[in-house]
Amino acid sequence: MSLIELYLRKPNVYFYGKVQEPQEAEYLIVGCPYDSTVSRRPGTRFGPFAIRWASLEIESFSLRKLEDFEDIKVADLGDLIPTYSSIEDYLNRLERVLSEIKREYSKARVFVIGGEHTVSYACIKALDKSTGVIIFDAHMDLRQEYPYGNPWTHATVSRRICEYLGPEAVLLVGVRAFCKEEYEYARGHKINFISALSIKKNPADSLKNILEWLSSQKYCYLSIDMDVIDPSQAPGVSTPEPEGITVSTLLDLLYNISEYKEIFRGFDLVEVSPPYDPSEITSSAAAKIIMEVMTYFSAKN
Ligand SMILES: [Mn+2]
Repeated sequence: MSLIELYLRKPNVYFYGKVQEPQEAEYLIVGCPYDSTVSRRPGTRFGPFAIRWASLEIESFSLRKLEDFEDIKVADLGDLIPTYSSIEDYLNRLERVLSEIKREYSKARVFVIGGEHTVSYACIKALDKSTGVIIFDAHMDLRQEYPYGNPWTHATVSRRICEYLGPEAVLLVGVRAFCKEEYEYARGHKINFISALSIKKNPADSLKNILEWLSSQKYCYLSIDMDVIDPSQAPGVSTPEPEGITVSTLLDLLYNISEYKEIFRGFDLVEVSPPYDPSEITSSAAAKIIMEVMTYFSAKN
């Protein structure tokens, strides 16, 4: 039995109702219903289901791209069955399953739906090590440990990614929440970051800096933490943070970034916490963002 058969559980509803064969798909979806290290508002284990559910009622035509998501082949492989033993076991299982998917379906790119942000580490480890990572997030997630004694949590994930790939391989976008330790680590290691305030004050310069950084990358991975968006437009996240960017600003940036779509090797969207999203604002925005990203970054258009 393959790891895919062993550890992936078929979804109850499929993203946008898509049921293409994985051999023919351009994108493969894997859900990670996992939230064991969430410190403030747990519930992201229900994220993949809520986003798939919301997707069923969101239109598929992309206004920026003027293409229909209906024309893109997507196979939803289902959810990774969680281990609640330790986060290391879970990340290890995810990395092994994603590596098998990469071998089995080498033409497709995987879009992981979280779940807590820590899953991004395993997604990146399953890829080529020469991959750069662009992370949209309110938080720097650059702590050494959080809480004290825990190196593997949602608040340390970008630090672990920096240690694995090298700090020059990481670009943080939309950040506005960090402690002194994280700020000093970022400055000391020359980690590229663009704050939410910079984007608000000078969107053109911010985009220029992102595109310049992308032009120096061989490959890239895209991670979207939904808390990069202002809580007024995405309240249902584990750790909401005021002064975020809007959904439209995020989509504008992503659309422009897709100029480099050929170098992108994988994607994730994480941190939607449905128990804090009773009106489905956040899961609806997440479904739309995933649909738009798949349309912008499609090789077909
Ligand atoms: Mn975050």
